[in-house]
Amino acid sequence: MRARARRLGALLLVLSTSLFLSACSDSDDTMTGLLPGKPEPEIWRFALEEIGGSVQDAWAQEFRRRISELSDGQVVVEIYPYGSIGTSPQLTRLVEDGRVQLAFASPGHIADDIPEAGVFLLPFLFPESDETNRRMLTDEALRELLQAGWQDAGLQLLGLVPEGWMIWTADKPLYTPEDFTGLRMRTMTAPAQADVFRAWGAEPVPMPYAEVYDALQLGQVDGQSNPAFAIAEMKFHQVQSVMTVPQATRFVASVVSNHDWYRNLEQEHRQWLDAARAGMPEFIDEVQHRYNRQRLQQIRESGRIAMERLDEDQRARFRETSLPARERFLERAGPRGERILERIQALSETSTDN
Ligand code: 6CS
Repeated sequence: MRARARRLGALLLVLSTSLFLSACSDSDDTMTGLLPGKPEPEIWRFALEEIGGSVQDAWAQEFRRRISELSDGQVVVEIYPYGSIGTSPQLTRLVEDGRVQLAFASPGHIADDIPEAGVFLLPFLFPESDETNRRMLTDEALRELLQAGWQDAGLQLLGLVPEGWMIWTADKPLYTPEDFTGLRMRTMTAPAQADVFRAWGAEPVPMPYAEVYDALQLGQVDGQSNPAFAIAEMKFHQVQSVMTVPQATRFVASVVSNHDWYRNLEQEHRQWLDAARAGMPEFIDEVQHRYNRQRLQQIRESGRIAMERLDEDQRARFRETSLPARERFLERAGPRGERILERIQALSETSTDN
């Protein structure tokens, strides 16, 4: 009797999750399969860590368009913006469990499970040239090194998505590491980003994205770090008074799927997926530049927040004092992390446009 009740409970959970997921999607393509004469399409659920109108949303919308075109409607991508399913770590769990096929997974959150991902949180490591950085994110050798870590977590790394330089916000300018002393700095949930701010003397406070606005407003944290487009769309500039632009770390997100799901995809479906993601780096780099430029302009025009830029000497001090975080990364990510660092450094050094 109890076993029957448990089975019924499990069935209801699966049904309610499916209904909940369908209700949250921003797509009405699910209706396509109900029209007479059309075979039911295969649905790929795609969960975002950002809201509609964001860089991740632009990537997902374009990917959906490409898949629809390539598969002639046989595969439908349903997009779930941030807030419709869960926090970043919860989205990754849904992909691991196979309930969601695709998701964004930012290193700031996923480095908790995949220490190698912490490399993207290290300041002053990636090239300053946009062109070199774009090449770096599509470098096949680097992708393979990273994939080993993603695979250990049951994930397939499908792409690395640049989202722009991170900007610090607080209620004062942050010119020196000393300015961070005792500052309660919100960080993403993996310890790797906390290592960096701790090295500068801050008190890191890990917290999901959705809670940051309230925490800043209520004074539970003093500052946070994100690209301009995210600061604008999450309205952080309304509850902070100074933005400091250090040009230290770029926000890079990963697009993931369940590893077994990807490997077991029908050959044609995998070809569509691979073809759809192939041209995305150029597409999204143009989008993120445009979004960051436009939103920064809007923030400025709002007149609600001042903006400071660090000069080369100030940046050099931050670089030097951040090096313990690089050591912590190597301790956490081991020999694989070391190879990843070496590859990044080699690619930066061979660049001619830096
Ligand atoms: O700060 C965060 O947690 C989030 N920031 C961005 C720009 N994207 C997703 C991530 O979760």
